[in-house]
Amino acid sequence: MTDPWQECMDLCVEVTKRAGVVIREALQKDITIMQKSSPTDLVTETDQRVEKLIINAIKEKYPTHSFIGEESVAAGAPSLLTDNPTWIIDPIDGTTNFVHRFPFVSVSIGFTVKKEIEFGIVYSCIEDKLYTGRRGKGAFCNGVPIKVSGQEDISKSLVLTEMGCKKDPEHFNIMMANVKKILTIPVHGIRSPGSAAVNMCLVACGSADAYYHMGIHCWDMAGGAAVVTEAGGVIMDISGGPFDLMSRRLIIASSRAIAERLAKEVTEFPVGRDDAEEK
Ligand code: LIP
Repeated sequence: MTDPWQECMDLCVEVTKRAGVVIREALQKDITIMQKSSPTDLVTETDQRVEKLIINAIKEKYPTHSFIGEESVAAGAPSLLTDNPTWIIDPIDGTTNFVHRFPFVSVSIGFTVKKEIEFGIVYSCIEDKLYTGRRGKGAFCNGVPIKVSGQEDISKSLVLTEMGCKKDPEHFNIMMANVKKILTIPVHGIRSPGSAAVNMCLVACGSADAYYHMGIHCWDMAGGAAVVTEAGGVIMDISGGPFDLMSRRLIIASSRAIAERLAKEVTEFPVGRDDAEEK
């Protein structure tokens, strides 16, 4: 049987690569930084330009499809996931990295049908690593199959997280207490590369064993979720329940044992939902 979404995936790979070229060129020039919701929530003209490039190219071929794009949502578009084929786009995942030319900057696109992720593409464009995951067909980096480490022992694991989202004292204290609890299990270490999508791909290819985060968005997770799942990773909600793309929280790991242990250690704080009216 032919794969009904393969053409979409092929287009996605082509458009993602084009977006990566634009981002790499922009890194050679002056970068104008703008603020969104706070002094640490940044956006650049390149984020906006790349999102338009991606959406326009896809819309031209698939005018009836839906889109959830980070910069479109920032400009007031809704972020509602429906059964319609939907492209979930982060034009630059790791905007702060981009601004500082810190080398983990990715384009992340996930594609859902009936709210299920069919495929995901993450292009870590400075490293020139293109990660792909197609439901039931495996995960690849630059065309080479990848898989998670398979590590089951959390005390031998390298864990990723980010210390971004909420900086008020209450949330900050929970975030730091979580880091302390995990470090003192002990684990081999904790790292924060600064791009959620890259973090997910690092777990997918076995360079790290787990990643947890509260406060990210569906556009940070959708592309990487397909890659890590197809690479044999476990993905779940921070509570240990089923993963929910609109929930703004996740745990991924090389094994169920590590994912469940992280769910047990991490204290939750409320982050809202991407599809809530009040964010
Ligand atoms: C960012 C993430 C980063 C996380 C930030 C933010 P952006 O995405 O990838 O890892 O810590 O909260 O969501 O805004 O650069 O696309």
